[in-house]
Amino acid sequence: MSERTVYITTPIYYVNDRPHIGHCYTTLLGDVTARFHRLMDPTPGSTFFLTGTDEHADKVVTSAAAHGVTPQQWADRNAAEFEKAFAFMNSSHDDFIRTTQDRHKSKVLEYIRALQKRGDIYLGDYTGWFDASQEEYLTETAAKEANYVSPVTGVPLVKKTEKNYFFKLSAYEARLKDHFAKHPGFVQPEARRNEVLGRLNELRDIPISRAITDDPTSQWGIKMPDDPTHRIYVWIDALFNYLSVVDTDARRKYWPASVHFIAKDILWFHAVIWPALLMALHDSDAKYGFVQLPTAVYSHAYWVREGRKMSKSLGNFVSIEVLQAYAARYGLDAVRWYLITQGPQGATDADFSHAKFVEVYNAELANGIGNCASRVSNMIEKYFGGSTPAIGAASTRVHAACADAGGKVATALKSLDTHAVTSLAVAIIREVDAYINDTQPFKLAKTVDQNPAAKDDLGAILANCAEAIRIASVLMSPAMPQKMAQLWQAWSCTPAPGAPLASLCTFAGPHSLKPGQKIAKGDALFMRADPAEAPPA
Ligand code: ME8
Repeated sequence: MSERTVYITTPIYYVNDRPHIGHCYTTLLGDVTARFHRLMDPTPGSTFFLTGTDEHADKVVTSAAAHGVTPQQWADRNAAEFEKAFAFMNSSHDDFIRTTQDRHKSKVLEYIRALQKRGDIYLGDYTGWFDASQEEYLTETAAKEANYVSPVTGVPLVKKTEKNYFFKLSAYEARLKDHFAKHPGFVQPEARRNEVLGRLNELRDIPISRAITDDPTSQWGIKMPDDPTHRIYVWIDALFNYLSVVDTDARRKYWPASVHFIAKDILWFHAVIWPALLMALHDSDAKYGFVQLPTAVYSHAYWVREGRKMSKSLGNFVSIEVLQAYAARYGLDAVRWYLITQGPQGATDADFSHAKFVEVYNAELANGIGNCASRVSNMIEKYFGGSTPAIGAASTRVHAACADAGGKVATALKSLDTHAVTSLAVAIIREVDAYINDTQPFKLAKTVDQNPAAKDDLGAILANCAEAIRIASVLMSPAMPQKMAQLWQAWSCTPAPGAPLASLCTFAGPHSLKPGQKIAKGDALFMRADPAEAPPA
């Protein structure tokens, strides 16, 4: 049994939208991180990865009516689109939560009851600026700053007053501040943490319900316990998904979440409201003693397209269809690689540009690991009949490039930095190329007839290269599981099930290529792309 479980989540996405690059990216970030953790600790069930859909938004009712179906039918149809999109992306989530499922709804009611019992929920009047496109109220200051239009979508805000149940957020300000002070890594990256800290003052209580009227829109959602005239505000319902999914006897061990991956748009809900709800729940009843705060909320920046913000009005989202067209031409793993290595981790937006895609594809994949693996396996086939030569004792530059790869991955994952791992893999491949250019094994091969001792040197060079490529392939495998499996099959080095990453990445270690082991050239992993060719979609 592993000592610690890892629990990774993504936002649950509004079912009203069609899946696009933003949704696919955050789920991919969760997927790649989960795959790294499963490699680090292969104990079955030690990592749990969750994604899903948020279905009680008002927009669902409006769109369902426009399509002549019920809200539930509309949610079913669109949730299926998200499931298909993430299956296409080869996401390895362990569960897919839909907030219309009974397992979730019953837990939300239980949590709300517990908060009521504790006295953290009361009935009051709320007046505010409502952003219908985001299903959220803005304070007077925030609304003014945004010129009374939605800061996210530009839709005009509407002033509304309603009777609402309120959550006593104000009561948690001091404890939240204290938590931020004691856990500097709670909100990442640093820029986002500072943004939250800058606003963490004079917190007001927040409405957590909406009145139910004759309007069918107002009837969609989870009803407040013991009050059929109110439903739970969609955001409160949604946040609880992270807990409801694992609040079972078999899964409670996964809580607290290791990381909630989100983007900057929904930072406040995750960094302030969610932890306050959890603190309140924790204190409400001894049975919620396990409800500690998540270890980290990682809020990445945005994808933009060809330098422009993506928006509905511009109609320029990189849709799932665009990603599928790229995958059809370059392979799904190339798309995964581009998104994960060039994506908006950190605080700076990332640009989805065709030219950049082709540049990265050629540099790191076709001319990178693809060409490097094919060069080395070619030479092993040609000079050694496809049988791995002995690695020798030489401490080569490629050996040095792989030093402590396992330790470096562990450190990178602690700071949620998958870029550091993919960059390490790219650096190892560059080092192999440089080493081949330095040592010129193809020239050395020509001297073997006159000088048989040179064959050992030649063998050692090629075995060092192959071993370094094997380690790079392990580091690339969470991002490109299918392509790396193809390479491992050709090289007969598929990692044994249960082999942990640290030993898989040890140079000449227990899982290294052994002398005599068959290495076949296999099919090219990546064909070179023509930069002049028009984008595929
Ligand atoms: O906010 N770049 O759902 P949502 C990168 N249901 N990521 C992007 C992006 C972009 N341009 N656009 C969207 C909701 N995303 C709520 C969440 S969670 C308890 C409830 C991704 O469908 C990113 O992860 O609007 C962002 O946070 C999320 O989609 C918002 O998805």
